[in-house]
Amino acid sequence: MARYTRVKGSIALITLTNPPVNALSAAVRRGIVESVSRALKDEQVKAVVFCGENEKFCGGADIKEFSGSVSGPPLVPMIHSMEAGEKPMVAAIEGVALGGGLELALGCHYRVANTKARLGLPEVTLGLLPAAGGTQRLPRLIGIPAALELITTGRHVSAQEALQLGMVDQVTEGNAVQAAMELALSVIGHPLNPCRLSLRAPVWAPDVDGVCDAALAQVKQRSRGVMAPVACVQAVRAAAMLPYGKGMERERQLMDTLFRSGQAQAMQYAFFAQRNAGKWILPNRAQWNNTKAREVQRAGVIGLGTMGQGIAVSLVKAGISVVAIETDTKQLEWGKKAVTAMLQRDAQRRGVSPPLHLLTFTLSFHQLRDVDLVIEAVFEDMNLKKRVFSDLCKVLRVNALICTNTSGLNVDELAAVTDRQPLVVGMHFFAPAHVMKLLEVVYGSRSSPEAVATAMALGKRIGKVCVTVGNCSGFVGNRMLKLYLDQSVYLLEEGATPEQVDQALEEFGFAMGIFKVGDLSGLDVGWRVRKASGLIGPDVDPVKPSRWRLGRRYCPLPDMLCQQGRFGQKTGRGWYLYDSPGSKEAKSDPEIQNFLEDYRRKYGIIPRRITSQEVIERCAFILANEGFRILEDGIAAGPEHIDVIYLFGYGWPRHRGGPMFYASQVGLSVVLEKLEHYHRVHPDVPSLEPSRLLRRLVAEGSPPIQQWKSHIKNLRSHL
Ligand code: 3H9
Repeated sequence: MARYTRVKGSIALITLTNPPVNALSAAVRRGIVESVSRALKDEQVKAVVFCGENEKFCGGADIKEFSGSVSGPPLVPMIHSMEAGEKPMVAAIEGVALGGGLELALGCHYRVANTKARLGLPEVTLGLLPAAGGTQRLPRLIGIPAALELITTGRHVSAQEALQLGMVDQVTEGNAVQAAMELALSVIGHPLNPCRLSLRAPVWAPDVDGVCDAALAQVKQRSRGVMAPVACVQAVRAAAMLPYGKGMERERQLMDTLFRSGQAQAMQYAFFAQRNAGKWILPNRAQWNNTKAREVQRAGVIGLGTMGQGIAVSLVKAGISVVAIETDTKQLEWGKKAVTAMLQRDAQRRGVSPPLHLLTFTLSFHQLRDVDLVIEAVFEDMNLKKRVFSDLCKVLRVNALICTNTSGLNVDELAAVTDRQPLVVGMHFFAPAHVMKLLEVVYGSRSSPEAVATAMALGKRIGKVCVTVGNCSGFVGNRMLKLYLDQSVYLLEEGATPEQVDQALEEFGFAMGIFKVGDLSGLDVGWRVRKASGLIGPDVDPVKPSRWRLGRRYCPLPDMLCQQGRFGQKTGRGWYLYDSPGSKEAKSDPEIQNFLEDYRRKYGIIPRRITSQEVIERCAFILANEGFRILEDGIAAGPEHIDVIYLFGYGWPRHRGGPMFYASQVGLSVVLEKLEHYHRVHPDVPSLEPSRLLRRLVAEGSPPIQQWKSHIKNLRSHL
């Protein structure tokens, strides 16, 4: 776990050996403690170099250990004894030095980094702070403002930036271990005290208090109830104000509080959930590690609306040639302009030239004849998509994949019109597609594992967090969203205002409340879908539309808003009022208050006071309840997949883990009890009825979320 070798006669080389990222597990820490002690005792050894196996210095503390009881030597005294050691210690940083890994390097007397290395203290993203002296040593090395920025954001910096900031002493294009050994030999005998960061005063900054206050105000505003960034500022403030020992004490106290908080657990769960989502598995047992993806060099994008534009940009940025198709010259020109502008802006930001040579804009399907894969992003209309699919089959190579960017239409029905059902999958992007991280890869009943593997690999290549989902209306994300939207408008009927609902959701941690999101994405989108699905038709009374459709409660409020031309930001009016069409600042609209009051009067609804707690319970628990049904139906492979979809596609707050994790954290029996209550009060809303899986899990003692999968298997085998 830590290999000790003597090199160049007088150097002890200590190599961390815990692939894939050399995390500081108990065994690694034990290995380091023993190796350091051996090096300090060995009279032949004059200097020590630390490095990591496989050109990765260290990814930090072993996060897996956080959920169990901690054993092995603790990090803080280990790093302290390295720093106090009477022989120069040099960190040779290749790959990554993150979290505890960077703290280990800060305990060394010198640091050398390879140009490709990345350094950072990302603990804040796990709901923690750098608690192995990072909050005390880094400010002493690079100053309070820079340390505050790095520690509160968790941002990784390049070796070059680390050199500019003073985090490392040397950057090399060559082998960092060689360079570190040379440095070590050259400093033998030099005084070590100036290199012991714990002995230094923090780099002086004028008005430290003011800097910390400003940072605190900024993180409070940005973090919406997340504790870790606030604690990070408090710890750095301690570094500025207190002697090192007292600062370390403060760091430990703050870490203890964070460590016990549900937020840290949620964020660590999210870390592993994100990585597990890439390990897809299909019902036929084909999976990520037994299926080869095809290489994609040339792709087609059909339709250059908002989605198509974003998809084309994402592909080109990843170095994939794109043939982009539209139906008429005007649309094509408009799309071309938008895609080109986005690529130019991005290239300018990164100081590179835009890869415009990879793009072909055309009206002709024939240009698609040698692409490896096509992503269709035309209007959400089954007949139109079917026409496109059969036209594609006439020109594409027989083995080219056809992917649809539908947000919920039946992938099997689309595949059925093609000559290649195994090569058809859904690739459900989220708007704007070049920004949003989530990609739902939808497998139909005949999609081949190779097609799924190819879509997943392509998604990963273009920087998406990909999750495989089964084929059902709305897949995972939108199937759940629909019920969440329903609850939000029912709350309006019952007495709430859009502001109240949004405020409760934002206090919960959502970046934006659901009504603001609706205004942003356009209320006409859902209106069109409801019309297409038969919920709105000629038989609906235009004056007093029915609140009962297709056998259940229906809220016509969104339709009535659209009838007034209130489509959201784009028309300057939606659930909120905007200064002008397209402007973004949502203001309360007295007209909406009147509209809601009239509506309630018309239907004889007596408004009642609705608490934030009710808003959260009804919105969050309905999501989880549908999530359980999705698991029962086998549409998602596990609860963490659902959570990743909500974290990366729907703005669910990371410190709440995801709707399924949140349900487990609140307690499944509480969720069950609340759903039973709300279903009793609203029997006309069948989705509030607790799912079978939830009942089963509660009956079986509410097992932890990691064990739900085995209970789902049992549930299915009893069907
Ligand atoms: C800390 O240090 C606290 C201290 O301040 C104080 C304590 C007192 N532990 O991401 P990848 C696994 S907190 C355990 O796919 P990449 C990961 O789960 C820590 N496991 O690769 C995955 O496993 P699997 C602060 C870890 O190349 C595999 O490694 N450090 C850890 O895209 C590959 O990961 C961080 O927050 C870990 N620390 O990215 C850094 N790290 O193969 C967290 C990774 O079974 N790590 N794994 O799915 C990262 O940001 C990225 O993993 C990294 C590599 C950039 C290192």
